[in-house]
Amino acid sequence: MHGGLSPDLHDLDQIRNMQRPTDVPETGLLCDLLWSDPNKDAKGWGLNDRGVSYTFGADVVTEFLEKHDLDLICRAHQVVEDGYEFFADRQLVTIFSAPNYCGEFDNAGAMMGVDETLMCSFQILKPGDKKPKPNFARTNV
Ligand SMILES: [Mn+2]
Repeated sequence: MHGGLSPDLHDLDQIRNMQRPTDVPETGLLCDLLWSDPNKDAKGWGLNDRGVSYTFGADVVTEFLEKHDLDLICRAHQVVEDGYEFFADRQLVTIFSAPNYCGEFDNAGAMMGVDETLMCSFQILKPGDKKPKPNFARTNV
């Protein structure tokens, strides 16, 4: 998903059965799938500084993976320096594909591949040199 887990997510059929396309509500499962974030400094669910959705601790990830017999949560939504970053002892990975995000970060970008044995690998897009933004001279025509 883009953001992360949701306290309202109890069964993966809830995701399969979602009607798409749809508007994004301000609370609830779909909102959380899009906007929640992992938090390495807290356990359980917490309020999100973004002002929407929640944060969740490593304990939430462990419990979710065990309950649903999954190995890894893949999500995006946060700039990470190396383009990808593991959380909760490699039970969740953040993948961010845009290097030099918005021209304001020095981050690498990454893409994750999963082969037929479920081995995950990452292709890294290195950040470019930080250059000052071009300063175009104005010409009246
Ligand atoms: Mn996002």
